[in-house]
Amino acid sequence: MTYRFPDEFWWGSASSAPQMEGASRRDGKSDNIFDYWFSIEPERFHQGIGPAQTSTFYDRFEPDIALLKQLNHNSFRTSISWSRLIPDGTGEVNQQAVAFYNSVFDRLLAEGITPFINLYHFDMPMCMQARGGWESRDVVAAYVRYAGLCFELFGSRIKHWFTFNEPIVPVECGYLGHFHYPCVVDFRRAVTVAYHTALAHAGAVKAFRDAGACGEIGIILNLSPTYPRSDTAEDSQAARWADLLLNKSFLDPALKGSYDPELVALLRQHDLLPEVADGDKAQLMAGRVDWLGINYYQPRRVKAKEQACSGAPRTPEDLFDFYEMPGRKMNPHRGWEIYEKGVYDILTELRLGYGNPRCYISENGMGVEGEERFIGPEGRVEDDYRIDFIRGHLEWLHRASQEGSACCGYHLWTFIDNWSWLNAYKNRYGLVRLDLASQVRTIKKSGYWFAEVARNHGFN
Ligand code: BGP
Repeated sequence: MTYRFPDEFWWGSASSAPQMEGASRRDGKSDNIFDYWFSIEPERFHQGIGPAQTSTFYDRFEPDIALLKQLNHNSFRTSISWSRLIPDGTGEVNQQAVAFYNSVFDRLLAEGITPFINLYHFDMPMCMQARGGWESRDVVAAYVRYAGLCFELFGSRIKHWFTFNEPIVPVECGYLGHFHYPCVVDFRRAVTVAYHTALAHAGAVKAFRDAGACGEIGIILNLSPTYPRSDTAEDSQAARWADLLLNKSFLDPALKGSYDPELVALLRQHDLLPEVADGDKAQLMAGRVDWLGINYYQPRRVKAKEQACSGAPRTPEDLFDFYEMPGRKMNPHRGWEIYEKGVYDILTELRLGYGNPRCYISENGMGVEGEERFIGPEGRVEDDYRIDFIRGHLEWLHRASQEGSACCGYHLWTFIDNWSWLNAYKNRYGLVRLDLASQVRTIKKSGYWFAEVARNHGFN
């Protein structure tokens, strides 16, 4: 069977400023929350490797963009670092940062690679976190100013923008899961953080349109379909709550400009609603996107709680449980499920339930622990497992497109193995292997394979 995609289909990969730039304390950049956190609790990070140890894109972007070209990318996503561009969060623009980003964008464009630019990838400037982070409305205003400056400074080069990457992650990991800084566990504060992030997103979209900027603006959401364990009313309700809290809480404002009434009722029932100010409703409505990025890694399997939670829920997981479905296909090199059809289910839901918005798969990928085990005699990683992974997802994407989905591209996570939050280099995702000590890059087997798929706009 031949899987052929349109000629204008976007092929590429994604990364982010905090995960690949390095130079985390150079040329005027201030700390983001991860830089700061590493400075006080390095033992939290896998092998004590912090955000300064990257593939040093800041210094090596020219050869790296040549590599992107060799991989036949027609597009590449990265982010701008707020703490590099405006070191004190609200004040002067750092001209060294402007020069750096302009050089990167010029280089990408010169190579025929369209830059997709995201404004925020978990990397709150520490000075803004100290002022309350997303719990503060002042930080929302500061973010909207930062976004407006980016449109002004880089709008002549960048036509494909995103406000946030996976905005639910800082909520889940930072305010519910004790996993990211500031390591708070508080459902009410988490809801406020999510609400303010949605307002910040909407404010940036409005600023983009008010400025008459040309191009398109969207948001990148990690959509994980929630499948109930059974079709009992209890399991179905549990899966519905998980979906509302973890997917729809950002999807609905982004596409419909408002929240699902069932989500509002659930939060009201538990006295979790955030403070709403005059004008918020209109702002959310103005934040509807032109297009959507979808990050998909694995689904969530959900079941009802054995015992319903009596008092107020402390976290969403007081309302439902995740469970390990027997027989599910697992990534043997990392404990995540592989369920390729999830891509099709997401795209079908968007087509049937949300008016088929223009979208693309902005992240999908396979993390592998101990990937050096797969280095073959030629010195490259023989990652057939990654080729199978990508192919499986592309087959389902193709099917969704045949049925009418408006999905217009596929980006793999990631380009070169990159630093990843607490896991550092534990799970490798790249099309290109990074030797951290020597900084040598070696294209993996999947990189050569993906380059051919991108060149041919498909595969057999
Ligand atoms: C996504 C993030 C990426 C990246 C990826 C892999 O959620 O957008 O930044 O980290 O997940 O996750 P991990 O590195 O934790 O395996």
